[in-house]
Amino acid sequence: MIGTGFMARAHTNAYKRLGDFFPELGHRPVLSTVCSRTPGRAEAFAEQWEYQKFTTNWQELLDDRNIDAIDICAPNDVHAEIAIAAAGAGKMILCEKPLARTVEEAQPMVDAVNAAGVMNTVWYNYRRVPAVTLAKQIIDSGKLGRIFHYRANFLQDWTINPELPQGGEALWRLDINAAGSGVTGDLLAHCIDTAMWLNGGIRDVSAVTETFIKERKHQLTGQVEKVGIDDACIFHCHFDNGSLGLFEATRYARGQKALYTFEINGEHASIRWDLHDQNRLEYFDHNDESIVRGWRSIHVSDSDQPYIKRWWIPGVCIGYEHTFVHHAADFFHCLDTGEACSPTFEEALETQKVCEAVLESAATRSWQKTGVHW
Ligand code: SOE
Repeated sequence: MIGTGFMARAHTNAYKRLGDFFPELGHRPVLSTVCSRTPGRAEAFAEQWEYQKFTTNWQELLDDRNIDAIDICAPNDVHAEIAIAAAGAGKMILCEKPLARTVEEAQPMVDAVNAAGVMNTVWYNYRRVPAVTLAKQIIDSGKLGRIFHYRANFLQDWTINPELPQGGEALWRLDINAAGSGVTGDLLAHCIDTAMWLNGGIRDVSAVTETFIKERKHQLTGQVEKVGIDDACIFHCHFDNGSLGLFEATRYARGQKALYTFEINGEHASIRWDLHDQNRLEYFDHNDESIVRGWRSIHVSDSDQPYIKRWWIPGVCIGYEHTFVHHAADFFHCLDTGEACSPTFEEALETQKVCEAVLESAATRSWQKTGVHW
């Protein structure tokens, strides 16, 4: 494990749950070594989460012949260097999203894992919310028919305070050099990954971005510096299947903490989902008898619905942390079967291409082709 932040906790928790809830998996994770560049952090993390060893030097994990897999939970600016070195050392890689800061950085990561032939995946966890996986099953069954619209939002409010510094521990997401972008890579990347998984490739985009707070003190230099990230981004697009997409992400929607929502409108039926009520999938089917036709609110908690039979009894809920357990379980299942674990680096590169086209479109005030092959 490289990193000791919020995502390192989410992933470690997932590894710890696997043996109990997915007992049939042939492979089991062993929590070998955790790395943080901040002295003391890795030791404390190792003690709390029961890693066998800790270090401040990630190269030690690559040199360790007992380590088979590297989980990258460090800030975006080091993903490429670590992943390329890890692939070169023959390690499997589970990388936190987004894959990298840019397409230019991401492409060699894809080349490296492909050349080394190592298993790889990127933690776009929301695909594995049971209600979202159910949405995928419903769409793939053809129930929606031709799809006309895909609409998604990811709204937060945690950076409104102008006194909030940028950069350094916990706040690297505000630093353009560490993050690569603002809400586009951090939040819209989730929406784009889910959207292309559910509705196919995004062909071209037209975007606007805004940076509301232009300068912030940098935690590492102590100086007031220009803010380089996008605080908000709105884009519209064409999907390869002819449908129209509309996306918005911001960290300035007062009152919204992590309101990830999407709605898909098809010829026969529509679907909508909301992370704040993540166990429900809203479904409207025009083929229902007209006098009872209306939006159904499906409580996705029954044993025949995706992933649910692993957990409790019908009707009681699971939560955010389970999305990571599901992803880890799918990764280990793929390890047993030899299949690729989606989203692979290759798929995450396509999401990166859309993010980059979005930022380019906003900068040039023009439509941009994404070059995505989905
Ligand atoms: C940002 O606040 C953040 O933690 C993202 O980095 C995550 O990817 C998202 O799932 C929740 O919000």
